[in-house]
Amino acid sequence: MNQTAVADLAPQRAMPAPNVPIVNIDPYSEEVLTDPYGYYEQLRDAGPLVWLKEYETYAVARHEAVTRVLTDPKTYCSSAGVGLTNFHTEKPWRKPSIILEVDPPEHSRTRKVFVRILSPRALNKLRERFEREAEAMVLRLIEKGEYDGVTELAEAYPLKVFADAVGVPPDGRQHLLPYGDMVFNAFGPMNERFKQCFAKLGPSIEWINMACQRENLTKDGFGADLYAAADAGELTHEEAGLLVRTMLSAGLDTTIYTIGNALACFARHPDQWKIVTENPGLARQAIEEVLRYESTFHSFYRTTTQPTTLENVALDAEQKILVVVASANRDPRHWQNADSFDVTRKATSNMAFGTGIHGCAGQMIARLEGEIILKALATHVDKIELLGKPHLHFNNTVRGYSSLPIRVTAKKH
Ligand code: OVV
Repeated sequence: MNQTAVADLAPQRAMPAPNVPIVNIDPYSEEVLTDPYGYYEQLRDAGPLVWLKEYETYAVARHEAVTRVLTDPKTYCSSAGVGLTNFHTEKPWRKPSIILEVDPPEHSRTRKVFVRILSPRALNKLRERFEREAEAMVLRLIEKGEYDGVTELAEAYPLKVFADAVGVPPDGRQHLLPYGDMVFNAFGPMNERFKQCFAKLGPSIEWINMACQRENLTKDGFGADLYAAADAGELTHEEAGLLVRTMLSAGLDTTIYTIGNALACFARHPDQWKIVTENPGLARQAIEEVLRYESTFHSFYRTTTQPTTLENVALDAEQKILVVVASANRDPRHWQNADSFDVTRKATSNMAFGTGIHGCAGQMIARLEGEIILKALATHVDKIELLGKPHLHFNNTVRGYSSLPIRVTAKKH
């Protein structure tokens, strides 16, 4: 092999554009994950587009720049993966998602079916069942008084109602949690956290693959709806199974951490909880503010499809850009009193669900679960108190707690 051929094969070191601010922050370190918001402020203040030295990648952390990248999928694509791994040059840990890690026109076809199955009409049919389950769970926990807000409520509720709605078997649902943890770690670097999570996965991957098969799904869930769309010729049957996998990948950790984050927010801000208990109808707006203030999803990537200019910086093709949605949600350029938790605020332009053609396809059912749990709590619970230090669960992409010791006191009716 001659010299030139060797040089061609060597991994290319990515170089920052000459005029881009270089930032030395590791968004995946425990230090940042413990309390990210000060670091996000540094990212935003360094410039609208920055270079992350540690990962040799660009990043956007302001609301405006995040919006710009997410609303231009032709220039900033998803088909190279929405993690740090570039699928054009590196092998993904699993078969890519056919809705998340794909661009139009392929994306449009799968997304259309997915969105129809999760339409407001379909969700209306679930509301009563979701409310009954929330009411029963909350009343049981009030009876108990002191409990772990994560395992006994935040995990228990989606593992029951969402998994039922998809139609997966009741036995073995605990496999959904390590699997989801893996999915969200895999959007970050292949760090120790990723490796340890992967090593601990065990039989969870097989359980998920089993649960995605038609014969293992109930006849009346979203899973069955996806296979019916395949019968109708809108998808192949293999694609239907992969879209069930999407529901199981994206639908648990996200809502679980959001419910846990809501409990933590309200335990720490009793004045805000008082506002919601006095008017449980505010639950929907309040969950939106929880999502803005403590975004569950923190960041993902896009990849440039061609040379382009972003925020006056010339970018090459195939550049990864970290899109820090959790930082956009705290950007004082967009929000008044960005760092205060205020349930009276209209937080609907928050980026917790992303935006554009890849904006969260499950956001309506996520909001429904959050709203219903919060409303049940606000109807029956006077006070939420922390009994000890909450434990964060560290993940490369999503933020939430692994345990949250709390005491709830019933309202005096
Ligand atoms: C939005 C999201 C998160 C995780 C997994 C997937 C999607 C998927 O499509 O598998």
